[in-house]
Amino acid sequence: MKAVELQALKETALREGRAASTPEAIEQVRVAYLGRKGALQDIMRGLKDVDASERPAVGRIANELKTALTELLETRKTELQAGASPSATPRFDYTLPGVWNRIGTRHPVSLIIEETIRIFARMGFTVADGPDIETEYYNFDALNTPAHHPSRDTQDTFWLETGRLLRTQTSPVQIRVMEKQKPPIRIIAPGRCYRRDTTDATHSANFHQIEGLYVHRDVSLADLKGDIAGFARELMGPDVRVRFRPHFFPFTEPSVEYDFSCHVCGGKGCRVCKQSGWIEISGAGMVHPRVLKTVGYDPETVSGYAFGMGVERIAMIKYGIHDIRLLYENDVRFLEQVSV
Ligand code: 2U9
Repeated sequence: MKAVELQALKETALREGRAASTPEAIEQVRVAYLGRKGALQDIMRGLKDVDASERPAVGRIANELKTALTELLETRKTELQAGASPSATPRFDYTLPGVWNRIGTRHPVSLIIEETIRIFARMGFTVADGPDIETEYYNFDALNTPAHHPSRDTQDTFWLETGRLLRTQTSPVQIRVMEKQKPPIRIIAPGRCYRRDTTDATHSANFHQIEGLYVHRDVSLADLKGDIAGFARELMGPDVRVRFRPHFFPFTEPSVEYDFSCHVCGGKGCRVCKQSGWIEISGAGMVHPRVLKTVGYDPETVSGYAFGMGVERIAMIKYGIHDIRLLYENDVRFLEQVSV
């Protein structure tokens, strides 16, 4: 080994020694350079083969390496021990501010679904569910929707290559339940629905519905009106009034739409209800006899009511949310304001 090479090795050894920060690392450096099979022993053994003119310098640097590294490693050991002693441990600072662990909140859509399930459960309803991917039969045919009804159009419905579709409402769930069970039926079906809508402040291609179905002997429109009014009072408070207006749906006859009195102005008229005093909520009606027949029920002996509501719409009304997109952006600053 030449003197310059040994000088470089010495510097490397000292650098490694200075960097060693654990007892194990210090021992590793010691073994590598000063140990029986270490670098220094190799150098000493090879000293006789070193060019005679270089030999004194090599010998001197080798000695320097041994002394300097031994001293350095001893110092590092003492420093490390001092660092680990209790007096060197940083003291606990009890003046530091606490760390706020964010706790998640219930999503407004979940709040409305859970609240609705709770209210209808007290009227004897149970929850039913079914697939998001449906057949044309369950989504349209069984619900008395005419073959050329615009809602079947590819402009309105997400059709899959298999000929199936993403359900546009949760009504297929009720058809499936009625196929399997005999009346009395009292179910609500909450779930995701899909429509080919362009997203804006009040529309989303992906939204949630809750539909309800009650089939028994002698179910009447009066039962529907009473139960919807009861639901309204539970959801919005005891002072809310409900009004029903005639409407048309293929799956119900007669059909109605219903409004709640405006919860902001109490019905006097304000910006939220566009001065009308009423807020349009949803639709409902008596299950069409053809739908009852399709599932094998006898419309002469049983009748039923059904209703459907958009969960996002109810959440927006109850919590004063002006844009449906806020419900899907997952901005915690928004979610924390609505949900407790
Ligand atoms: C069966 C028979 C009838 C469900 C009903 C409505 C009226 C209704 C809309 C509310 C807002 C859809 O999300 S929305 O756009 N729905 O107005 N839905 S009656 O009728 C049924 C369901 C199942 C077997």
